[in-house]
Amino acid sequence: MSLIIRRLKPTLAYSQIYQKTRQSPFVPFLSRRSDVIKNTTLLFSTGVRLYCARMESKGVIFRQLFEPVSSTYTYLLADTETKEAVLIDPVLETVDRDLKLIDELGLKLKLAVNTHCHADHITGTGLLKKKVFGLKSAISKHSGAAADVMLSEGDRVTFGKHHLTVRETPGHTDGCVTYVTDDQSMAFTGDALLIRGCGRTDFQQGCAKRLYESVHKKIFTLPGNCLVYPAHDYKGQMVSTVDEEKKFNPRLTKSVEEFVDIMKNLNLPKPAKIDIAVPANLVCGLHDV
Ligand SMILES: N[C@@H](CCC(=O)N[C@@H](CS)C(=O)NCC(=O)O)C(=O)O
Ligand SMILES: [Fe+2]
Repeated sequence: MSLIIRRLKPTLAYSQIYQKTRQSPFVPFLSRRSDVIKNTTLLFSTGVRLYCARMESKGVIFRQLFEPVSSTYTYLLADTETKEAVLIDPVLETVDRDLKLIDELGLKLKLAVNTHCHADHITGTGLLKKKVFGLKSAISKHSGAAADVMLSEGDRVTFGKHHLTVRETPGHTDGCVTYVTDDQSMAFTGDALLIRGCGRTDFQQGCAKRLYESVHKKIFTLPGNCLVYPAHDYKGQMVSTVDEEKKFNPRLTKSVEEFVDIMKNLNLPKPAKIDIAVPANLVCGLHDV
């Protein structure tokens, strides 16, 4: 049975990261975004560290980690026996936090994989490669980004005796993929499917019709109780299921025509970091860093 733990712990590391972030080249961006600062400050001042742990009975270690400035989830999966680990969607600013946890759990990080070429934050993959000897990066071959391993439909990302299967789910970007655990109990959907939402389709080759098809054909065909872990959540939601999203997702329960119309009229401001994040992520996060 899965076990969800909400763990509260004072985190010195987080406040150090926050201090660093405030002193980073992103300060002008951050100071323009007082809402993000306010929310971030609240998170740090309460010292909340959230993570879920489940599946250890099936021989898999699992942690959900959160980066509050871009509201990005990073996922750590590892084999309990061999200790081989994979990180999904690491963020540049939280690389040291992730490595500390990996070290504390006695794991060997083999792979850092991205669900797509992110537009809102710089991936931690390049920095991780510098810090962890032998670490390989992976991303979809359709992403246009550099990595050691280029993934396509059906490929397997292995860690010990476990693996994730790649399902191509383009639409938010050309190179979006969903990673599904071998027992189909968890899907890491990137920005294709968010909890009660989905990734925007107005930049990076976005296409609403394509996204609708991807979600319906590649994610909604998974078992109903398959847990959905997205790349972001802006409201504090941590996990959903395929059944829940099939029933309650306010966009993807609509017809394709209605969906396209909704996506055309979102009128979202462009991500604040897009002009630095995309060029950096095309080269594994190392551009000008
Ligand atoms: N306010 C955020 C923008 C976040 C954003 O646009 N996120 C993309 C994913 S990279 C998205 O698809 N968001 C969907 C939404 O906000 O509904 C920022 O400046 O970074
Ligand atoms: Fe994205």
